Amino acid sequence: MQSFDLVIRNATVATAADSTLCDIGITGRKIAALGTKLGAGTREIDATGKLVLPGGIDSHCHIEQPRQNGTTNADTFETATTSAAFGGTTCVICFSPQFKGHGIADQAAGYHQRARKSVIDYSFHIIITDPSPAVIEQELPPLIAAGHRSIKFFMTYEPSFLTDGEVLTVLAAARKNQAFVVIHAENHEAIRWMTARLEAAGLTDAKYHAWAKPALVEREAIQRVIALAELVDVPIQIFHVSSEEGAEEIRRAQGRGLKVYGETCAQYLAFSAADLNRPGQEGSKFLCSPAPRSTADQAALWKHIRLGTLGVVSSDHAPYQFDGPEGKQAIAKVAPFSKIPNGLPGLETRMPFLFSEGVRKGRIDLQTFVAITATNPAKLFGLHPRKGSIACGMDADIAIWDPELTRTVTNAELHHAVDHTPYEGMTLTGWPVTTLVRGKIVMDAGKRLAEPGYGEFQPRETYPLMMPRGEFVTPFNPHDSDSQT
Ligand code: DUC
Ligand code: ZN
Ligand code: ZN
Repeated sequence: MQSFDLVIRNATVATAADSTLCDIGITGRKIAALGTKLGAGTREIDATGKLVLPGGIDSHCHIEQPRQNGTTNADTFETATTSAAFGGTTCVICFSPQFKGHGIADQAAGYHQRARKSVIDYSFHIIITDPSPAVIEQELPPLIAAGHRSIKFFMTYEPSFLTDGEVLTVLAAARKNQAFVVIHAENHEAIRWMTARLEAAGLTDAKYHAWAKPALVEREAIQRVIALAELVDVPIQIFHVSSEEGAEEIRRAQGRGLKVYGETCAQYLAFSAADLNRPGQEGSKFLCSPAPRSTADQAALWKHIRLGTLGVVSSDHAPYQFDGPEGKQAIAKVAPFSKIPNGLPGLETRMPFLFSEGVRKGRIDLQTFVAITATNPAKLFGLHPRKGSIACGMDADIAIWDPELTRTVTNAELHHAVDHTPYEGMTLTGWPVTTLVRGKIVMDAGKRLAEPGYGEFQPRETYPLMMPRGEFVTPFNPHDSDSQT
């Protein structure tokens, strides 16, 4: 009888397709067998009463990401990926940046150095803020070929945002070099204009962040970038959709057969604009972009998760301290909402929040939970079939969950290096108790069991979901000047 390095017995194994009761045999890095009464393992785990799920893939997190002003996010690859492992996540996709006027290759090399402290697996999106010919023609193609198979751009934020012409340049380069594109979609000029008016009226508290960027700035930018992507026939994912009207734009595009994918983040389901108005400086803990919306928008986002419009729910982990010289509170005391760093920590709480508020409260079923946290991001970003599900031959990236374990979130018990969590005091039921990455137990019973550096870079090849449709809105293929019919 076949023996294994590790056998997880009596597991209720849930994938995005179904749930079954079986044993999992793991040999080395891989899942070697699924079945009943499997042979012995050198080590065995009895998972009776537990749920055994694919490790989460968080395809949108900012970890130790350098910024043009010389600062980085609050925690490090070691602390951020440790916190991810405690939250049931086994792979992250974070961002190698570009600074205006600079290249992308040196940044990527430096970012690889930082990421070597990762406890779990990782991959990178390449941010483009300045699509110069040197970047687009010389630096980008080899980076994509080396497995950085997704590009991100911004439609807002000074000095990072791209003009519509630059958007088309980047989309065309993605198509030519076979990379997927992810987008922060908000109308820059509208936000700038509203911010100036609010500041002139003396309305500068954190709550006015939501007034400066109402849902329509998201809706307009989503609609515009979908049109630009349709013009050049490039599949895209819209990041962090926060509003019903934003989700509806994506649904409409999907209904027309376009390859437009939607992501939302746990914070848009958990928090609303009212949280920005918490007393004192507390509101700044909820300040992110797009802004948190209304409870009606939250209900609409859950609906669009069920419908599949929003197929991925990530953390957009972007932590800043509350206290300290670069912290949210320190800056907010002397400056308006427009100067408070945008972003929240959320790697560790993403999946427990979605399980507790989603599965336990009946908003989504277990299969949808697995899909939005693991399988869909794996497929959308080219990590599947290596990662994202539980099947023979796949990496043994697995989280064992106690679906009855109830904990009240407190920052002191989280593992990031951030001095607060917006989830403080929230009671959540269902937590991972053991996390495996490529067959190794990296977290068990509240202890980290892997050293920084265990995580491996995950290069990504081309894959079906990223392929263009081969359809253009005129008889002319704009990527091929000989193509006019
Ligand atoms: N908004 C972003 O665009 N990125 C990081 C975090 C945030 O709030
Ligand atoms: Zn963003
Ligand atoms: Zn982000």
